Amino acid sequence: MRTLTISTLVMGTVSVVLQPQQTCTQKLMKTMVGNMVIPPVPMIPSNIPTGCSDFEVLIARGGGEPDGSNNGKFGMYFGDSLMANITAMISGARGYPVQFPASTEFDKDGVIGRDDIINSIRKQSAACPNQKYALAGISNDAIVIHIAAAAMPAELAPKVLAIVQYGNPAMACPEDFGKIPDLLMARWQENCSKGDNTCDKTRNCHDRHMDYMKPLWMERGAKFIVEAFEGTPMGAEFGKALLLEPPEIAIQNCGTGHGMGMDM
Ligand SMILES: *[C@@H]1O[C@H](CO)[C@@H](O)[C@H](O)[C@H]1NC(C)=O
Ligand SMILES: CC(=O)N[C@H]1CO[C@H](CO)[C@@H](O)[C@@H]1O
Repeated sequence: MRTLTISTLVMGTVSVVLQPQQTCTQKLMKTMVGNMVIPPVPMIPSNIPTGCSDFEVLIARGGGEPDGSNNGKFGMYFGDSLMANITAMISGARGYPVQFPASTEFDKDGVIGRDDIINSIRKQSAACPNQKYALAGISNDAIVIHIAAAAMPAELAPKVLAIVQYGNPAMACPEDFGKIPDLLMARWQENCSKGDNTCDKTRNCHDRHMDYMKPLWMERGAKFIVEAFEGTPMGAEFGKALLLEPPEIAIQNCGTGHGMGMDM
């Protein structure tokens, strides 16, 4: 009886304390995944590239996104295709799978991923002074890239030539995130399919979140990264991405399901 009273009290306290502190992103994530628990994706240390390369794309996989069957290392829906599109256009580029759990614990995962990105670029920079980098994030784990860019040490930022984001919750909840250094903001591309509620807060059309796997979006991001690596960077792209609404992904086709198991 005594225990019961205490636990009720504790629960009461927790709900009073936690509710008002929910961030915009936490509320958004709740809408996206509900009560579903995404377990951590196992990281495979042998997928970490060794030695030097001219260019490296650090990819933060989407929540719960496993590696593709065809020797994939970066996420079967998104990262593997993005990397394949990049290497088809430029030689000397390789990918780095950001080492973080990609689970539903996105707050904790974000910090783990952010630190992994910065530590990895720092270490790689010391060993391979000429290596250049790009960052790419998808869905809730675009947050990993976002906060890594916000925390990028000034001596490393110039080596990050391009940042490409897809379905980034930081667009819907900018108040939760730190300022991106101007240098990196000028090298930034946001991809938000009109209606995708992870990034476009004017709509509620979660199926649009699956658009990024389509060639239109994938090639857009890959090209942005490749041009930057080749020394002919395109201008930063923000609002334009949000307006992109080609006929084949017309908003009327909006569904309510989460689609393809990539619930993020
Ligand atoms: C580029 O990405 C698309 C998916 O959007 C994929 O179908 C295509 O195979 C990729 N291209 C290459 C060269 O891998
Ligand atoms: C980093 C970032 O969030 N950049 C932009 C994303 O897109 C919106 C609108 O399209 C811009 O207002 C942000 O500056």
